[in-house]
Amino acid sequence: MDIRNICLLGHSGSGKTTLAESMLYVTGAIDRMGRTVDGNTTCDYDAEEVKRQISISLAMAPVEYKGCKINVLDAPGAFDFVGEVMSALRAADAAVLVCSAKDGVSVGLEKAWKYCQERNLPRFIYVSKTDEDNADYAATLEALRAKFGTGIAPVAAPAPDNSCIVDLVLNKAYQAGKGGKTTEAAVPASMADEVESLRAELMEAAAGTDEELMEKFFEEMELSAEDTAKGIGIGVRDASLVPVVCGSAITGLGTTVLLQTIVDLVPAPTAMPAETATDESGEASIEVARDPDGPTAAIVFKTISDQYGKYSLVKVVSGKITGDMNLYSTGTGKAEKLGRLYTLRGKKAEEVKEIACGDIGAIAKMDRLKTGDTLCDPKRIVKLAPVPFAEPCYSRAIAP
Ligand SMILES: Nc1nc2c(ncn2[C@@H]2O[C@H](COP(=O)(O)OP(=O)(O)O)[C@@H](O)[C@H]2O)c(=O)[nH]1
Ligand SMILES: [Mg+2]
Repeated sequence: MDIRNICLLGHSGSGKTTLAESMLYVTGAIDRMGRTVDGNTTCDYDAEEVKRQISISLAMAPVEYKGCKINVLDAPGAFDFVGEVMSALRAADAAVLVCSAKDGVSVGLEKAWKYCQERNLPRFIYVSKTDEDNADYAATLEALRAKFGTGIAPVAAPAPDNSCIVDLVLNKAYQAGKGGKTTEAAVPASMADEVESLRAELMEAAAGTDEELMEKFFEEMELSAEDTAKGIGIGVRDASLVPVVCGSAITGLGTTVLLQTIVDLVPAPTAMPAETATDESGEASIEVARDPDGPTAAIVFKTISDQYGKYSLVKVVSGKITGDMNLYSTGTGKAEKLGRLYTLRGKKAEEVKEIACGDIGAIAKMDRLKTGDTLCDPKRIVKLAPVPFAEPCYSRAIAP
């Protein structure tokens, strides 16, 4: 199955956990939307998270949309838990930065942007809470451009009365329907001018990523939906364009547009450039190609140990992991017998037979495995780049 790995980043309270819940709901993975205030969301399941109504640790929420498995990693926004963000970034192939339409650009968003920028990570912005009374999409876009430059490329726009969301690439509007499903609708006449000018800007931005597209654009002064998507895709991969989608996680309006954008524009993990690893001594560098048939190499990007069990979360960079394998661990310097394999959805663990190349999964009860260790084929020992340490949130000098 096709795979996409994304992480949700942004200021605390911007709506990441609710967005993950909405993605689960509209794809049918859950049949009821939880709310962070009620402490019943999929991703904020820990007792402390329920009590404080904020996310504390990284949670996984895989969803399936149009035959593609999207691994959603919900990272906490509060700065105290930035280590969780580092784990999420290690496993994700793209980030969705969540920015509230009523609060605009926040410190948490700027930090998330900086982390992506440092890694040249493909990224999107999801402007959340468009249903709120004082939400202002145009002002949010302006603030995003002022802060992050001209690569900001809106691919969706909400109707001022929240009746629908317009997909600017396809020039189609979507209304929220039953059970979080969306139905197609006509673009409201009141939005015609706004949509036309946003589309013209988008086509130009898309054309700017590729010479052939630029020629087409100059000849015809417009691009087809297909060519626009192609141009945006090129811009996303080299992180020169940052598509902006929007919506309300509470009504579900915009969630399918976001899912479609992820499927269309986030690179598949197997299409990402090879990872640069080292040999065991850390001296010679080794290219690890994202080869499903290659020798196994996986990075442990997070360790969970709670009342639900001990799980080592891994991302498979090359080859695959099956339960009967003995994989070499760079942490212990030995081959380790693997525990059972799982997919996690919040606190729910579902046993699986294998974790495919590019996919994210969990291995249970690996007592000697630590975050940052590489699990690999004993015949090709490599050390993948570990999870980096975050800068301290606070530091103080003490005189001797
Ligand atoms: N009106 C409205 N409220 C939202 C929306 N998304 C999230 N919220 C609320 O914003 C608050 C913070 O949401 P949460 O998902 O926990 O934010 P996180 O810290 O980014 O994970 C909660 O009270 C949510 O109910 C939305 O689309 N519309
Ligand atoms: Mg949260």
